[in-house]
Amino acid sequence: MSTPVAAVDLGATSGRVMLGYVGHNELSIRPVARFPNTPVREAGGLHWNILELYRSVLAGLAAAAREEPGLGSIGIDTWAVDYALLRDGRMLGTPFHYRDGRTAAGVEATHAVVSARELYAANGLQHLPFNTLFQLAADRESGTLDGADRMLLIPDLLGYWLTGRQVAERTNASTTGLLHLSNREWDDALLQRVDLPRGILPELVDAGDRIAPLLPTMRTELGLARDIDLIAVGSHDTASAVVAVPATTSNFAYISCGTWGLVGVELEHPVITEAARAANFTNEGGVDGRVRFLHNVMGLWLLSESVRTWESDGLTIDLPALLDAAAAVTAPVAVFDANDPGLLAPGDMPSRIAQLCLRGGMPMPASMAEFVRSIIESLADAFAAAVRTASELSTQRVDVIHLVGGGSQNDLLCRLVADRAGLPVLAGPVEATAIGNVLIQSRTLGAVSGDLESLRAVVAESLPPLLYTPRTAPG
Ligand code: ADP
Ligand code: LRH
Repeated sequence: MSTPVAAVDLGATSGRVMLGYVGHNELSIRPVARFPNTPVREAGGLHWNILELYRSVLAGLAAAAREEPGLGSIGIDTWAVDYALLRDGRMLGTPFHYRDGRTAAGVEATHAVVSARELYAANGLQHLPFNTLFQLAADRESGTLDGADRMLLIPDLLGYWLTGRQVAERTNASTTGLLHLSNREWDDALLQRVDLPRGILPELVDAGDRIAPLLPTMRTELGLARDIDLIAVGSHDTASAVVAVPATTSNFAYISCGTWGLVGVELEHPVITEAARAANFTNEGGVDGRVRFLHNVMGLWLLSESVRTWESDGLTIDLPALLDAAAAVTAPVAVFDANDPGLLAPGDMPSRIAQLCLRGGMPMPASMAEFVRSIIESLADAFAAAVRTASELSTQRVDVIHLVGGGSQNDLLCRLVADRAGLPVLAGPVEATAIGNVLIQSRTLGAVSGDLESLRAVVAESLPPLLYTPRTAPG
C-alpha cells in the first residue's frame, strides 16, 4: 500500500492541493481543492494575494488530512522567481508579481555593473527582466529592500509558515540568477558586485530533503493526528513538471505548457556558449542535479489574457467551444512572434496581437476564432522552433516531443506542434507539475526508488500519453 502525500501546486491559472499515491509501478493523483490565484493591483504595483492563497492552501491541506488521516508528507511548488522580504521572521509588505513593470530599473542598475555576457557565464540564465536578481535590484533602488534581513521564494515562504524553518530549495533558487552555475551555491562574488546583501539568502536544500516537521500549531490547524514532514520537492513548478515527463527514451524534448511554454531538453551539463546566450536559452537547475536547458515561450498566457479581455468586454467565453471553432478555421491566419516582450504585461492582449499583425503586414484576424487560431499557430511555430534550437545548441538528438501541463488538453495545439516540428508529440499528463511534486515526496518516503528515468517509467505506465503523429517530415 502506498502512503498518500499532499502536493500544493500554485500555478497562474489556479492553485491546487492534490492527493497523490505512488506504489512500485503505479501512480494516481486526485484534486482535493482548486482555487484562483489572481494577482491584485494597487497603486504601488501588481502583487500576489499571498494571505488569501495561504488560507486556501491550509483549507486544502485540512481537507486532504480529513480524506487521508495517514497522510505521509507535504510538498509545495509554485512558479519561479518571486519572493517575500522578511524582517525578524515577519513578512514586509506583499510579494510583487513578476509581471509587475518595476523590474526595468533593476535590469538597468544591474547591467551598469555586470554585462549580460558576464551574467550568463556566472548563472547560465536566459535574460528575463523579472529574474529575481533584477527584482531585488529594483527593490534596492526603490528602498523596498531597506530593513529586510531575509528573502524567501514563495514555496519556501509557505514552507516557513508551516514549519518555522527558512530555506531555499535549489531548483527554484536556480531561477534567481544568484546561484553560481559551477557549484549551484549562492554566488558571493556576484552578490557583492551587484550590491545585494548576502545575509538575506537562506540555507540551500535539495529536492528530496526533509525540510522539517510541521509546527505543532499548524498540525492542529490542519487537524493532523501525527507529525508529518514538509519535504522539499522541485519547488520550481517547471522542475517538478520535467520530473513527470513520461519519457521512455533519452532523445526527447519537453514542452511544459500552461501559462508559459517552457521548451527544451534535459542535460547533465550546462551549455553556456555565445550561441545559447544569443538564443536566450536558460540552464535552470533540475531535480537530481540535472540541467533544464530551455527557452521561455510566452505560452497560453496569450490565450488566457485574450479571454480575460473579451470577458471584461462583457462576452461569455466557453474555452473548449472556442478551441473547436479555431480548429475549424480554414482561412490563412497570421503567425506572429509569440516571444515578443510586448506581450508579457497584463492588459488588452487582442489589441497588442493585432498591432503585431499590422506591423508585420500579416492578415488581421477577422473573428474570435481566427484570433485564437492565430495564437495557437504562433505558439506551435515558436514551440517547434525552440525544440529545434534546443537540439542544435545542446547536440541532444530529439526523436519525440513530450507536451505536458494544461496545454496538453489543447488538441489543436498538440496537432500543430507535431506538424510544425515534424516530430511525434506525446501529450500529457495534464497535472505533470503536481505529479512531479508527488513523486519526489514518495521517493523520500521510500514508496518508490530510483533515478528520474525510473520515476518517469512509473508515469508512462500509469498515465500513458496521447500520441499525435506529424503529417510532415522534420523541419
Ligand atoms: P499553470 O500551471 O500555468 O496555471 P496549467 O498547466 O494549469 O497552467 O494550464 C492552464 C492552461 O490549460 C489554460 O491556460 C488553458 O489554456 C489550458 N486548458 C485548461 N483546460 C483546458 C481544456 N479543457 N481544453 C484545452 N485547454 C485547456
Ligand atoms: C512557469 C514558470 C516559469 C518561469 C515563470 C516565472 O510557471 O515557473 O518556469 O520562468 O513561471
